[in-house]
Amino acid sequence: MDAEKREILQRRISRVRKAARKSGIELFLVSGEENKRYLSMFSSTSFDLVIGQERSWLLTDFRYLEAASETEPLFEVVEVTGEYGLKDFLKEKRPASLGIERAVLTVREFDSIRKILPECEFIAADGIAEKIRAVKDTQELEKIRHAAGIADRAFSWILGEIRPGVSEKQIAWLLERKMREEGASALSFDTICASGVRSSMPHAHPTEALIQNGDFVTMDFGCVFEGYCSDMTRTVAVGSVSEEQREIYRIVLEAQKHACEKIRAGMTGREADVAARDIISRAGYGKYFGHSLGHGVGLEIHEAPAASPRSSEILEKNMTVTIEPGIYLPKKFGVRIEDLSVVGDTGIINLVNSEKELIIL
Ligand SMILES: [Mn+2]
Repeated sequence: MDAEKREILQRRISRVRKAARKSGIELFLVSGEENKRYLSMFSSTSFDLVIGQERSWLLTDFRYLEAASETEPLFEVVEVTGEYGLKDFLKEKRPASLGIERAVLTVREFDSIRKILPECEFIAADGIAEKIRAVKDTQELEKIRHAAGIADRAFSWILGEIRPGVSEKQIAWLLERKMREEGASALSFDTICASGVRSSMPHAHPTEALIQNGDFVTMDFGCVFEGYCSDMTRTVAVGSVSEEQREIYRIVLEAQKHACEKIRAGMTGREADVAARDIISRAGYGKYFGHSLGHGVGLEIHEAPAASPRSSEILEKNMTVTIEPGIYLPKKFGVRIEDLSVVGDTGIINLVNSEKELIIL
């Protein structure tokens, strides 16, 4: 592991230690896949991380020992065998308190740990790693920017493929293929492509429905690059648009742009949400914007912070947040426009560069 990576990991681990100390956690059993990856830069289908105040351990089996040794000396690598596993390790360490991630640790795993540590106090460690992960470092932002760039290129390419007679599924597949060709290792989630009346369903799965003249087509998609996700949405029209379609698009775009101008570090997630929601509500469509404005994006497609009407989280510099207002008119059509941004002290940096004025193909 090079010095730069080690320094990044050291910083992350010491932040976790500080938070664990505050919560009275002696050993922190990290269970969340993305949390484990974030704290060790190691990934395999089977390993455990245990973080203590002085020492930390990475437990894995023979298949991954060599790769895991990269994490030394930050982690002491412990070999798991048929006879020796996580429970034996914890039994040896006998912590007075163990931090657990309740959202991920299964009831079965918890039961078996509780049995071997009858004196141990179990402390909820939910959110410790997630909170640290919310603020991105330069390397992470570069990966997210790259993933967003791939999606941008796929969008400008797909515009040439959208025409009457092409199915939603076909569009979704072409977007996926293009992103993979451009270097994505995976999709960050199943691509959404909804045309015509189906665009009124915010998260419609693509069907065999064929695109027709007069349709809005909403595409919500993103990819993974070096472990980091991107997320964007555009709604385009095919052939022609009605006055109502044009008006709804105009309102969503105004709300989206306004939020892009307003969002900055120090705001709450609620204030960010309101920046867009006010414009949609004042236009009389508040009840047709039934989801929150946005969410953080990183190792996971949905992570902290939440930009929602109920979020008191403070947006901090170098957090990412999506800005994705929408209006959905049941049985008619829907519009959503989504950018992915990095929060700064005086405003955002938009990682999505695709056109967002109404495109009529
Ligand atoms: Mn999103």
